[in-house]
Amino acid sequence: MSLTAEEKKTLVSFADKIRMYSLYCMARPGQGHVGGALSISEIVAYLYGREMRYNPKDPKWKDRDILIMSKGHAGPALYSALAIKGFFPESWLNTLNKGGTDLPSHCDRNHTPGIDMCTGSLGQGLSIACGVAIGARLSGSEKRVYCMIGDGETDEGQNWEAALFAPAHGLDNLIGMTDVNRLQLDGFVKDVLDLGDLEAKWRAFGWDVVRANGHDMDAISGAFESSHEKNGRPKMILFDTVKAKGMPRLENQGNCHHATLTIDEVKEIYNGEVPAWLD
Ligand SMILES: Cc1ncc(C[n+]2csc(CCOP(=O)(O)OP(=O)(O)O)c2C)c(N)n1
Repeated sequence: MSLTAEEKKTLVSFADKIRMYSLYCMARPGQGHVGGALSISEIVAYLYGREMRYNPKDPKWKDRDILIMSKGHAGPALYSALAIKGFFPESWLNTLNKGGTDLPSHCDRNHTPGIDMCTGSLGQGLSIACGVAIGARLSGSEKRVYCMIGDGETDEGQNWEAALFAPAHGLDNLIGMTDVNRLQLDGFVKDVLDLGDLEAKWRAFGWDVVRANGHDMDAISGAFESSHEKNGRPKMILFDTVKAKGMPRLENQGNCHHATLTIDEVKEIYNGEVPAWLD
């Protein structure tokens, strides 16, 4: 079902808040993985605003949907959404990547309520997602398993083993998402190791593939709606995004993967508005 104007407004404002919180929580220590966190704000907002089943008061609820953030350096976007949804106090966002924190720069299931997998070593998430999806099916659970990978990460060979495995096992409870922001750590993916026609490749492996603008709520909604079909095939949504979206000096720049940034700079973007949790 398409989004009502009211639903869309709520989701867009959730995404804006995630982006703002992400920027402030990275500005607090003065640096962070800005690019890959900002490119997924709308997608994460949709996941936690409409798509996934979860309970912030019971993060390990057995029937919850699972999200594996394989591009684990995007932690700040996910932490912001989880804090807003009440998995932990928003004040934790002041502690990103500090000694002793429960919000390390890369996602860690042993520290953060709502995080389901330790990620950061790229290339592994989709294989883990296959295992979780098979496990869910074996236990008769209706849960869905979501896995977000980067386009640069897609250069990792292990993804292609998972690509082969999931259709062979009919994992239609597995929804892969690729953040196609075209940049990786030190340049454009096409210059580092070109992926060619990504859509054709996933399709050739036996996945249902849709492509959507990852900053447009209606497009995101349509892509997820189409991914619910129980037809024996895993789904891959290729989201076209802009790396570092919302931070003008870094947007779509080769140096935006990990960057320094200041509170004052972020304040300027938001005309002086700061979140209540910032200390
Ligand atoms: C196995 C492994 N190799 C290298 C790295 C270093 N690394 C961290 S992020 C990154 C680039 C990721 O690019 P992409 O997947 O496109 O993510 P995004 O652009 O969304 O940040 C690399 C190479 C890593 N974390 N893990």
